[in-house]
Amino acid sequence: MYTPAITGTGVFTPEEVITNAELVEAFNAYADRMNAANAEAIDAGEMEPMQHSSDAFIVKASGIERRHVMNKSGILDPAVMHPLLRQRSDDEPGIMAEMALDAAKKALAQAGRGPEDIDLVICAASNMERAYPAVAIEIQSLLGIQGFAFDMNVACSSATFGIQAAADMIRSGSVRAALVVNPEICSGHLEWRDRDCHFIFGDVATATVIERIEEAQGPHFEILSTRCATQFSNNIRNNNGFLRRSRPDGMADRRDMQFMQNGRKVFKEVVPMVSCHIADHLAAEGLEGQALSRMWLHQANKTMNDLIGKKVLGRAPTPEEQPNILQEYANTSSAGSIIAFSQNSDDLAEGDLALICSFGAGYSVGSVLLRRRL
Ligand code: CO8
Repeated sequence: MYTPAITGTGVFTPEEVITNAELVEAFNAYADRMNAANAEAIDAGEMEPMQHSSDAFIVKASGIERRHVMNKSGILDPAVMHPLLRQRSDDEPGIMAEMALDAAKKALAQAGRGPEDIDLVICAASNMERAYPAVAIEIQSLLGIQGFAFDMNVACSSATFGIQAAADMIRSGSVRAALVVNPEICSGHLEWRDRDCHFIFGDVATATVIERIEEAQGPHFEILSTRCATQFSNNIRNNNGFLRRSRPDGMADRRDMQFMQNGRKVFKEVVPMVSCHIADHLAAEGLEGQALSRMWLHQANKTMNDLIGKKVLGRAPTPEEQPNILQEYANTSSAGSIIAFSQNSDDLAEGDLALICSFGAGYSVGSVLLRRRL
């Protein structure tokens, strides 16, 4: 048996940024257009008018201030309200592969590794831009990596479930080193015309190099253990899929073809589920919350993270103990906890214990317990 370690991470951040103010202005213009178009039905009481969104509500309810996206102009055009992405031929690298490649190169550089050192690529993300061939195999090919690659999707927990899969293979000896990439184009299936959720997501890609600890070239994080759990829920759901053509309304632009959630229920059910999951994981290692120097949680909602942190530590965590990045990136699905980890981990001291934890649709929860090694 080998001991796995995280030796490098990388983040690809799209250049285009949408502030809450810009987003709300576009949404409100769209709502005004819709209300004008439906004035008769609204006046007759047959239809509710669309209400305006507000920057103050978004910050208060979520903690999000801005988001990075792959295309801003389409999202902010009240006549479009979704990203407009250049259509690529099958012979060009796909957009997910391109985003992942940037993050992967940064992660490999930090680990002091080249493509020849990697045996496995996992593309773990909430959405794949096509059914097959696997995006992971395309990334493998573009990087010139031998071995094998596959895609996996556990929504917001994709990264931690991917890390567990890679760590287990390293433990058993079936691979020497793995690259887990999380290209998340959340803007592609967010419903930007829905006031309840139009502010939630952003785009990003993250990458993590995991290898045998004795092969580490520099400071790294020993993976002490991982824990994954799932529990079926319809409270976060997307019905898009390859059977859409078989439905009576065919390719219609139906609301459930995009991200749907019952946010209040998610909040109420997921906070205790995650707090218990972390406590159980730590207890299995003979630890309590106070033993952790840092927690990098999934980045969906600031209040949610504050509550989970308080439950785990037994007191309110400081921003250093539990860094949030959602004010800058919004919810980037599986990539969120990895951005927080990548941008807020260098300062930890030898022997410090810390935990990555993701949670989201499924429901799914994944935690990775780490020890800092210098
Ligand atoms: N502006 C102004 N007012 C608003 C707005 C708005 N934009 N939206 C709602 N309101 C109003 C409502 O109408 C309501 O008014 P009233 O009280 O008069 O009825 C009031 O504000 C309160 O509304 P809510 O109860 O909906 O607001 P909450 O305080 O619950 O906040 C949140 C909403 C922010 C959505 C919150 O519930 C939340 O964050 N919940 C957790 C969500 C979560 O973590 N989801 C995880 C999903 S992500 C995941 O797992 C990955 C899925 C796959 C990736 C998909 C990529 C796209």
